[in-house]
Amino acid sequence: MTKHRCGFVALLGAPNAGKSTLLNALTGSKVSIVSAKPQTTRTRVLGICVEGASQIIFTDLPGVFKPRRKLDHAMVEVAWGSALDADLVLVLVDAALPKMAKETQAILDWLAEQKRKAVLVLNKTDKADKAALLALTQQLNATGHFTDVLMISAAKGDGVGDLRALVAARVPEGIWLYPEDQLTDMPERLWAAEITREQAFRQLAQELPYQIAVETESWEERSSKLSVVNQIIYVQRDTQKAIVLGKGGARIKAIGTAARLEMEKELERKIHLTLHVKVKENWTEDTNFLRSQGLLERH
Ligand SMILES: Nc1nc2c(ncn2[C@@H]2O[C@H](COP(=O)(O)OP(=O)(O)OP(=O)(O)O)[C@@H](O)[C@H]2O)c(=O)[nH]1
Ligand SMILES: [Mg+2]
Repeated sequence: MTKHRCGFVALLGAPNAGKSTLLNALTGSKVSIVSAKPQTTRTRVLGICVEGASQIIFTDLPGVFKPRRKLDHAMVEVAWGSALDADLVLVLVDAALPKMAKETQAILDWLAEQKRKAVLVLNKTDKADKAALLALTQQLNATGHFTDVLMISAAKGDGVGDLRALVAARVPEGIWLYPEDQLTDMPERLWAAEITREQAFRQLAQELPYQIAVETESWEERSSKLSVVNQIIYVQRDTQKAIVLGKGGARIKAIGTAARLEMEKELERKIHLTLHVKVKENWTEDTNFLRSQGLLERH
C-alpha cells in the first residue's frame, strides 16, 4: 500500500514576490488576496492540496520586511515563525526585479543562521529578462542554501504543477490532517473581510491601504441562495474616513460592488453587502484590537 504523506510548506519571500498568487494557483481557488502593493497578506493563510498520496498544507505568509508598527511586527513574526515550524520552506523570489530585494537577503541570512535548506522558486519568469534570470539563478544557487531551483510564473500557471509534484514527494510520511476536499481553514466571514480589504488595497492610493482593517460584523444566511453581510472598514483618522467614503460615497460604493461581485463568484450565491466606515484611532498599535482581529495570532 502507498504510504500517505502530509506536511506544512511555508511560502517565504519578500513582500510582493507573488506568494498569494502562487497559493491560489496551487489550490486552483481564490484562497488568499492579491494586490500590486506590498504587504497585502497580514496573516497565515492555508491552502491545502492533494497530490497523489500526499496532502500538502501550503502556508501563504506575510512578506518579510523591516517592521515599524505593532501590526508590522505581528505580520513579520507570523512569517518567520511559520517558516520555522514548516516541514519544507519555499523561498519565493521576484525574478522580474532589476536587482534582488533586500528582504531576500534577510531570508538568505536566516537560512544560514538556521542551517536550513530550502527550495528556491523564481517567480514572474513571464516578465523576467532571460540573461538577468540566469545571473540571479547563479547568484542564489552559489549561496548553497537551496536543494532545488524552480522557475515559475504563478500568474500564468507555468511550472506550478511541477512545483506541486516536487513538494508532494518531499513532505514527510504521515496521516492527512484535513478532509480530502478541504481547501483552507479560513472561516467564510474572515475570507469575505479579506475580499473587501483586497479591494481597499487595489482602489485606494498610497499609504491608505496600510491604515485599513476590515471586519465582518454580521453574516446571515437568508436562504441557500442569499447571504446578508455587514462589514466594518476601520481607519485610523477622520480624514481617512472621508477618503474611503469618496465624493458622495462613490469610493466606498465602488469597493463594495467589486467585493460583492468577487464574493458572489466564489461562493456561488447572492450577497447583500453593506459596508460601514469606523474610526479606530491608532489601531495598528493597539494590541487588543490586533488580537480581536486575529492579527496577533501566533503560528
Ligand atoms: N507578471 C507576473 N506578475 C505576478 C506573478 N505572480 C504575481 N504577480 C503579481 O505580483 C503582485 C503581487 O502579488 P501577490 O501574490 O499579492 O504577492 P505576495 O508575495 O503575496 O505579496 P504580499 O502579500 O504583499 O507579501 C500582484 O500584482 C500580482 O498580480 C507572475 O508570475 N507574473
Ligand atoms: Mg500575499
